[in-house]
Amino acid sequence: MNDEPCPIVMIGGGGHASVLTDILRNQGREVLAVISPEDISKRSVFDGIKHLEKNDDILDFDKDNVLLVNGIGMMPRSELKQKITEYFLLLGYRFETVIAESAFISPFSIIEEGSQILPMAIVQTGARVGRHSIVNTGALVEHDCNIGAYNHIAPNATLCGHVKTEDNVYIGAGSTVIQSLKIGSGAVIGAGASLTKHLKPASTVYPARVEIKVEGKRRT
Ligand code: JB3
Repeated sequence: MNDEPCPIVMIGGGGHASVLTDILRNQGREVLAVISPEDISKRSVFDGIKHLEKNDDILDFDKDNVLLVNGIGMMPRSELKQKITEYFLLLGYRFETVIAESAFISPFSIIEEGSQILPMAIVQTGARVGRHSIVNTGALVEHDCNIGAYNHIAPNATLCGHVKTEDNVYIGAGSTVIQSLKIGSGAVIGAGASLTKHLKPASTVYPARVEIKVEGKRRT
């Protein structure tokens, strides 16, 4: 029985994919190929890794002998990541869950398949991160949070205890969600915002803007 971890095929070759590839190479994982329609040669993290351009190139790999990592990031209301994930799932491929060495994951938390926990992120006891979600660099998911599928908790965002999100929620960089709030599917919290009330599905919260009045001129 070969206990070598399955080699990886990376989907996407941009910023998010390069961060994930860095994590995987640092963990000694073999990345067999990057599948991306765009050129990847400018990113040295991909040096030595085969570049394929079409999603169907995945068929060169036996679905029982590789794991995929979806390196396409998640921007507010973009369905690309989910569409591409489901395309490969339908072909019978499975996704690896990626957890950076420097992330703190409570042994009493649940990280579902395909999720990605990036460096210095924290997932506390009793929390659940739903499938194919990203907890980005330095983000904090406090105790008993329940995060849906295809969420993006952007860098340095803070979710206090017992926060519940539905699917496809985007929580912007440096934002804060206070304890026990519920966030509906497709909602977006802008970078730096502080959420103090439940958020309905598909709604957006922007950070309060500070207006600075300089004699005669207004700057925001
Ligand atoms: O905010 C942070 C820390 N990271 C952001 C991340 C979460 O999302 C980052 O700043 C970007 O905003 C975004 O990262 P991403 O997705 O890497 O963005 P970009 O650098 O534009 O790379 C998108 C990659 O997806 C490119 O390599 C595209 O070629 C690839 N791509 C787009 N459509 C695709 C497809 N690749 C495949 N295989 N199939 C597609 O259909």
